[in-house]
Amino acid sequence: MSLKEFSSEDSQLSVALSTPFTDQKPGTSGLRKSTKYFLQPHYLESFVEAIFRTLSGVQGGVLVLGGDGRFGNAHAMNVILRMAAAHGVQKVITTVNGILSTPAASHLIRKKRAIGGIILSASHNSGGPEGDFGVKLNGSNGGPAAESLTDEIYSCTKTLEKYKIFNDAQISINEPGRYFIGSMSVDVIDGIDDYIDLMQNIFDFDRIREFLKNDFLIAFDALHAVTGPYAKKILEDILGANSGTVRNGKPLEDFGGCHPDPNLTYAKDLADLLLDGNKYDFGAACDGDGDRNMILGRNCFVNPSDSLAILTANATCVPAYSDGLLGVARSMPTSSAVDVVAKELGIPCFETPTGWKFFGNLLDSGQITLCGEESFGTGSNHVREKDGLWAVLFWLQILAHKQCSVKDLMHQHWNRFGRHYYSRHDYESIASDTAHDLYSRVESKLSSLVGKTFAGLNVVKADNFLYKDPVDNSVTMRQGQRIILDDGSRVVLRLSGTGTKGATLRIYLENYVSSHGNLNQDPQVALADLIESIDSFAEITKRTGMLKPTVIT
Ligand code: VG1
Ligand code: CO
Repeated sequence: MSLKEFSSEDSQLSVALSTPFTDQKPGTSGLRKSTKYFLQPHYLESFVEAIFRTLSGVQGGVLVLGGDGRFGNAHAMNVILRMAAAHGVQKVITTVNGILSTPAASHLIRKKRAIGGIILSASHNSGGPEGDFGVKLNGSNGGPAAESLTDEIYSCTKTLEKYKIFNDAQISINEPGRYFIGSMSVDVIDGIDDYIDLMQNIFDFDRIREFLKNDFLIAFDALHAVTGPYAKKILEDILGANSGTVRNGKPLEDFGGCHPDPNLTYAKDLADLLLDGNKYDFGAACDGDGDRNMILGRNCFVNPSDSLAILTANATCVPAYSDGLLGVARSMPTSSAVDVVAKELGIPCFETPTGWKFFGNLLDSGQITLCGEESFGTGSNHVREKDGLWAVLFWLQILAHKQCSVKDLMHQHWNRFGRHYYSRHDYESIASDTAHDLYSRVESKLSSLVGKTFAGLNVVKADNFLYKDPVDNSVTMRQGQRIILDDGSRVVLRLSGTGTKGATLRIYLENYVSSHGNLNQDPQVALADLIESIDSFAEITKRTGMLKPTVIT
């Protein structure tokens, strides 16, 4: 263990800002901007100062710090450590080189009883000097800070005049040990072991290992991002999967120039391997910060909304959930596949706005065990974030229990519960004005739609989703426009809160077919009427000039 100390009485600086920044409002998940934008002088410092002024317990508290290893992480770690010391934090817990996945950070915050954590990531956005950077604050429950807190941070930045930082302390965190900046200690731990212990307490690793031995070949793509080291240890070293199972397993500052976004577009190599090839039985990928997951079987893609429903229906295969689930929750745009399962299980099912922070109260108050989003996010009460590798292990545990293929499991599920055909169409990088005009125009036309025909069906509801949190009664408005038809089909429209270039319009499409109907259609065909109708109603092609979406999931 190395021990280094930096201290001198006058090493604290107070740096004045000539003008405060007015655009530090966190979006769906933290503050995200292009790396270049983030690198402008004092920009990071301003946001971090506001965090330290707003978060409770900073003086004398313990803080968790880490990130997905993208370009800018090392610099930001150094700045945040020096600012933490200047703000009287007692101890910062971080990992070697600061590599820490979002779910692992959530776990560490809880385990170490920290006041919270700062996670440096722009998640699935690209990285590097030309990519994006982000800072996310998590609270003492391990989950993303609630909107009330991020609003307070935002308003603090708007009038900020100065920030405090410890001068000149350059500490290197490339090996475990305890270091000091003034009287603040910096504990550099491995970090991966804590996460693996947690997984071993949830799943039956022996059973998965036995299952994989039967020539069940798996491929995991870490997309050059944070899950590589975790996945290598878990899948290859502990569960005995072939070496090379984990692809692109070394975290790179620019993710090898790719988008670390596990979907059919950005994880195309893996998708091709599973969908076109016959070698592998199971494929999975995680995003930049390790909280998302994509699951594939041989010639079969698992829609994330279906994934949540399948995990719910089969939760008792997993030791940690063998007594059943307290309840489940999904974000509003996520398909209702899980609702049908919850109904059959006789457990509550909640509908929340997009973003993991809205699950926090339900998890903390013991009303739900599992939750998920259509955007490749699933998680449980083991942490307060979505958890990519946890979902991979959950799937493997179910398959090991049922001794079946991914495709069989999907078909068994649809035969029992019916199928929710579902797709998300993303139109990325639209000029901001165009996107906002389009969105406001739809908004103004929504109420007149009720009772009219849309895609050949009757509109029973058309509104902008409003959420009242059942725990603290807080109200969050305008969380997505929805058009609901009399057979339960839906179209939802949202503007992304994580994009950094122009605006991204997301169109979510859903159509239910009961177990007696045609369960084997291509979702794009099953949803064709809805796709066409929303394009003409919202004038998407006409206004954006885009003939098709950038990403189809
Ligand atoms: C997107 C997803 C949302 C997810 C959020 C953060 O937000 O749609 O479901 O919670 O990203 O995920 P938006 O506002 O762009 O639709 V992550 O893995 O980027 O932290
Ligand atoms: Co993420």
